[in-house]
Amino acid sequence: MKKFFILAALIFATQLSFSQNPQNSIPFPKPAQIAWQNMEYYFFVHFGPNTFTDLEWGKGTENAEVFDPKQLDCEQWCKIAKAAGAKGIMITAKHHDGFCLWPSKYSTHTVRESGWKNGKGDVLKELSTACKKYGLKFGVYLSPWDRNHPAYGTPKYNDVFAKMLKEIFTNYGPIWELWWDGANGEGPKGKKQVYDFARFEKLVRKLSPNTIIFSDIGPDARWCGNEQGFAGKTNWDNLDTAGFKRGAGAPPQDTLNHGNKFGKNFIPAECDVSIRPGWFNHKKEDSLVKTPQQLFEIYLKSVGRGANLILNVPPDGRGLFTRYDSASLMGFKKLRDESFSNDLAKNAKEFIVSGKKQRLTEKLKDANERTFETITDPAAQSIKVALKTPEKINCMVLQENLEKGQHCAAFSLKLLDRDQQLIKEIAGTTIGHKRIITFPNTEVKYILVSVDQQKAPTRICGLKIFRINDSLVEK
Ligand code: FUL
Repeated sequence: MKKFFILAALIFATQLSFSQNPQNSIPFPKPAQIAWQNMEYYFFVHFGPNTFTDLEWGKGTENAEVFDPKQLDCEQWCKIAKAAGAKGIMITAKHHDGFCLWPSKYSTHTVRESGWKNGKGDVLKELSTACKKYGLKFGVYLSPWDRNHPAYGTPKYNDVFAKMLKEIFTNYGPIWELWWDGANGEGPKGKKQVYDFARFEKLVRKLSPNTIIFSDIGPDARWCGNEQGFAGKTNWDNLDTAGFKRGAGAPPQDTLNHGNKFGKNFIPAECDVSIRPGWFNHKKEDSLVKTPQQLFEIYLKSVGRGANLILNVPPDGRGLFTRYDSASLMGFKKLRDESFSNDLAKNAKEFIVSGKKQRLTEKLKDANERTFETITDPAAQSIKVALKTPEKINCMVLQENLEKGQHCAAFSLKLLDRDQQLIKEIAGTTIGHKRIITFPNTEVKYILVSVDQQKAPTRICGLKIFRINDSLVEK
């Protein structure tokens, strides 16, 4: 009996310490999510009948014959994506109009019914093959909302959707990310589909366990709450999803934008935005392609706030990216290269981590491998960088190792002169996968980075210092 009490007391004590230790309840990523966060930036491709009818939301009643991209060349898309530094391409296999870019057995509104290549064409096949050739990841957007399929609005449509998923994952994989759009424009008298997302998710997990499933609420990546490509300045990779649905039942956009600090799931944000005003190509928008500077600002507000950036580049009716989009993408790449090629921390004299000098070892010399995981004292976390000579700087890049979850809730940068006097202090909140902080140009000799609030010990795994073009500093 005595033994029993001791055992019961022990179990109780263990449970107590578990529930009280916040680190045990901090959600952390699975390896596929870490790999996904490392991709940072990739393309979205909106392509289909809308490209030919000049619409954004096709009605589903379009004649399949309108789809006829006579010069389609997915290798051209891949070459441009590669040169732009993008890591993958996600295509609208089926947008809301229901038209399938592959000859699906479960629809009669597909490339097979179009005039393109006498009905023998298959965009998914061409793009997945080209992506493999160019070392790019291949992703698929499959709109749940379908304005064409006769079964839409009935339980049978769930079978159709599941069969389409199976067809795609079996014939065109590997698929790194699957996109479920929350948009549904059905009016009050329109058909209402009760989607069996639990079934779809189970199926995808079975067919391809490492595919990242994106939707408003994940399960693996979430919408950032707007279509401008801006993540919240405070951006938690955590989200509470209980009681929420995709689409109309999703969490408030502000919540999606910032995440939930104590959210129970690890669901990082992805920022979607188009290089043009519309998602599909419209000739009249050729002059409205975002400039390299605008894209750089988006980059700072997405990747620079710990989210991923999915940038839409819509091919035209020939089936090609236009020279306007391509020129802007190359300009954007050049701005990133120029901004982030000369890491001034690389030549630093020394790093002082939580009061202790850390010599620049071979490992620390490699900008990509620099790690500061030796920080063990959670109460006094700081890294002081002593530059060899004073430098003018206006940008810092911090990275947090997220394997055990996202921990940093507040940090500060103190810019100090040669006498270690404070010139400027910059406060921030979350770091996450990557945090790019820009500020007016300041001449400094020392930079002190400190973690001021955290859910558990923060592991800073990247620290870089740059002088970027003054015009690119976040306004
Ligand atoms: C929205 C859709 O309605 C747009 O057409 C586009 O596909 C965008 C990425 O998502 O919700």
